[in-house]
Amino acid sequence: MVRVYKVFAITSFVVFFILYFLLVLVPFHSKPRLSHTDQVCLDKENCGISHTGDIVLEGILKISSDKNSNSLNPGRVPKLTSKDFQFSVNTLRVDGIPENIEEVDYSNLTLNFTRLNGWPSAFPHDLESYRQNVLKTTYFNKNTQWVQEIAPYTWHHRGKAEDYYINHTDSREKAAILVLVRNKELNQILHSMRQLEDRFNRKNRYPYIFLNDKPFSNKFMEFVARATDSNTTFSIIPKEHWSVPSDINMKKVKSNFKVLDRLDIPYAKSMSYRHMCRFNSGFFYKHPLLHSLKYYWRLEPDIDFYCDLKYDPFTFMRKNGKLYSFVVSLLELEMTIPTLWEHTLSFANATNLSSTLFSMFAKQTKPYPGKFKGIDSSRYNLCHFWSNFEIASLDFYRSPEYQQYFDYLDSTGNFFYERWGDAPIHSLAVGLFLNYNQLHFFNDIGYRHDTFARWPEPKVSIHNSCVVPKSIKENFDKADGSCLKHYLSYREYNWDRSDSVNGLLRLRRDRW
Ligand SMILES: Nc1nc2c(ncn2[C@@H]2O[C@H](COP(=O)(O)OP(=O)(O)OP(=O)(O)O)[C@@H](O)[C@H]2O)c(=O)[nH]1
Ligand SMILES: *[C@@H]1O[C@H](CO)[C@@H](O)[C@H](O)[C@H]1NC(C)=O
Ligand SMILES: *[C@@H]1O[C@H](CO)[C@@H](O)[C@H](O)[C@H]1NC(C)=O
Ligand SMILES: *[C@@H]1O[C@H](CO)[C@@H](O)[C@H](O)[C@H]1NC(C)=O
Ligand SMILES: *[C@@H]1O[C@H](CO)[C@@H](O)[C@H](O)[C@H]1NC(C)=O
Ligand SMILES: *[C@@H]1O[C@H](CO)[C@@H](O)[C@H](O)[C@H]1NC(C)=O
Ligand SMILES: *[C@@H]1O[C@H](CO)[C@@H](O)[C@H](O)[C@H]1NC(C)=O
Repeated sequence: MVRVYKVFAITSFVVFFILYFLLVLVPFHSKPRLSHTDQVCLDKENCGISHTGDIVLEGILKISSDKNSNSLNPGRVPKLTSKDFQFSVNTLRVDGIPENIEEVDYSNLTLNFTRLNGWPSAFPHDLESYRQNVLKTTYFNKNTQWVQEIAPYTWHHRGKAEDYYINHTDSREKAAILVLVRNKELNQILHSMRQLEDRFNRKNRYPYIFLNDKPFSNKFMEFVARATDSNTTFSIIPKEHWSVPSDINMKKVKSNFKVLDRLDIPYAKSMSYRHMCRFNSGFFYKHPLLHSLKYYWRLEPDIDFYCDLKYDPFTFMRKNGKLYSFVVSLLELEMTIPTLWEHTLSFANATNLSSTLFSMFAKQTKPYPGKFKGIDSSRYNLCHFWSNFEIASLDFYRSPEYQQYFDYLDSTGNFFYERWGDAPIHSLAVGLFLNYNQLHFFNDIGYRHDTFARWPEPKVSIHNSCVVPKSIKENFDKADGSCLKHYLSYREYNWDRSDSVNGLLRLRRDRW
């Protein structure tokens, strides 16, 4: 018995030591300083830190008091070194994140966060009951209700770059950098902001808007506001825009989760991912903070920009009548959208739609650049613009056509029953409602999200100051999975109702 214990104790010790060495010592000894391209993981889901049972390796950001003070040079991400990070083996919990809305305590904010001009600014102590009351009250105007609902959780930080405009004309467009993000993605979003500030926004000073389905933590807001000289505004999403509609059959939703899970589809069983996709499809442009804006630039955590952008892309969009733009175009996972094409054709038929761009998304039966006889209107070619980067017009989404398309799609319940992404929906809407000239490919933006990276060749260029890390081997533009060639060689075809009807009939016939 004693021997068994001994062996067990020694084995456990050795295993523990090896794990400790691999997970804790190695990363920090080989990377003593964090540069802006390094990433520190605070997020057990998204950084692939392995965990067993409910034990995860959790990073706790410990910022020494001098780094956390107001004297910190604003507009700079605090220079963090490995000493600022203390890692410990802990149970599943991420530091500083309010689990419930009731836990929010704003009394410890150190930066000068303010309420927004013209918004409610005094609230009862119990924010959650205040919110519930607002939700129960009938308002004549939805926007008023949303403002009342989210105001207690909305904070604004005036960036010091605004001083410049006191004595200079402000030629900025009505535009903002729009970020949907979670508290636990603090490091990843600081990474993205550092890149965007360096490559573009340090000169252009566009404000940031941060949205979340839960209130932002003090820590999140403090760090993020210090990472830019621009204005930053933090808010939550109105409940109505992040909820399961009452006619959704949750039993069916759950049983479909299992089907996708068996097929190994990412986020097969994630409800929050579905909320996110639905929000990005049909609600973000209704958020009260975007009310007076014309354009947005969508920014996601953990992306890279490789090149300087030496002009204002919002001005470019306005002057050239562009309404939607992209940098990466790729193929969607078919199993996440089994009926999206059919529903889109039904919509196109029902609204007697004609379009010169929609055939870009139909399956090709002959390769480009051939004659356009070769489209199969019954099938989606799965090409879409990757929506984690987008610069686009908000009025495009606010148009009655787009709203009607979204409402129709939403009425099918397939944001939940299937796993429709916002990217194919934005793209198909572009195809339905825009023409080729209103769409733009930002070739001069070098960009990475996940493992997909693309840039204007060469990898290092003086012309627009590109630097692509040596470790990135493949320019995705040239990969088989990229739809860029397809976009560049597109030939207009006048899609009309007969194409929608033929597509539908063939699709239904093929199914039997
Ligand atoms: N506030 C909040 N943001 C979310 C939630 N889920 C996703 N997001 C944000 O939505 C964006 C995309 O979510 P991810 O989970 O990173 O999805 P992804 O793996 O990039 O998805 P693909 O682009 O499809 O590969 C990121 O900006 C996330 O921060 C959520 O539940 N709450
Ligand atoms: C805020 O500060 C007070 C007093 O300094 C402290 O007791 C409290 O725990 C702090 N709250 C949070 C959420 O950090
Ligand atoms: C905080 O900001 C508001 C609005 O920008 C300003 O009026 C106020 O003077 C600031 N307070 C401090 C202490 O800086
Ligand atoms: C920045 O915020 C201030 C208020 O703090 C506001 O007056 C100004 O218009 C904002 N600038 C932009 C570009 O949103
Ligand atoms: C703006 O100009 C006025 C008058 O010339 C000057 O007094 C003030 O200091 C200037 N403000 C800034 C922020 O430069
Ligand atoms: C197309 O729409 C018309 C009118 O709404 C409808 O009668 C017809 O059945 C639709 N065609 C198909 C193939 O669904
Ligand atoms: C459908 O649209 C076409 C072209 O826009 C038009 O000529 C036709 O009359 C419309 N048909 C119906 C039934 O509205």
